[in-house]
Amino acid sequence: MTSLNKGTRKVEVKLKWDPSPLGAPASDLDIIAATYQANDPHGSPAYLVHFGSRSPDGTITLNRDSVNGKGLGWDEVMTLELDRLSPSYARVVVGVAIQQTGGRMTFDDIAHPASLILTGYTELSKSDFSGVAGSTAATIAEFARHGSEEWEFHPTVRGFDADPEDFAQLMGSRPS
Ligand SMILES: [Ca+2]
Repeated sequence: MTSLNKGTRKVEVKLKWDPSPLGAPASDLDIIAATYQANDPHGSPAYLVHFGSRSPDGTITLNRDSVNGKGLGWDEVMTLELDRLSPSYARVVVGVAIQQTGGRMTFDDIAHPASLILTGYTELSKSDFSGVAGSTAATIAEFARHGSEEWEFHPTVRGFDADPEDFAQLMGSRPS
């Protein structure tokens, strides 16, 4: 793995998409972050952050939230202050899930989805989700540290076929 992005402290995750055409079900995408304990980095999430769930210590914040992709600029924005996370957390995975309430919807059904991950003004990664077009959810980033080492960034775009609730539980699992 690259060591270029070691020492990542504060990260911004941005997501945008265009609204569904008139008459079609609204498209609602969500940024979801899951934190994992150092003693179980691929197990169940310690806690989740998304539109309906705040981080207990305020280190991960959803600053902007959209239910339809309307409006200019970024529709959802999340800030992760990794340097403030308790030492008991060793891994954070960030993903994007598509709400499935209006019927099955994959990234292929979403108009111009795009994500951008930044630390300061430095771009860590971006995606147009074309590699996971048939998926209903995808991870877009992983941050990990060992003991007191610095956080390391891994751009791991991995597609899932799950609704947001199931995806949130699965997104940190090891690839089978
Ligand atoms: Ca949303």
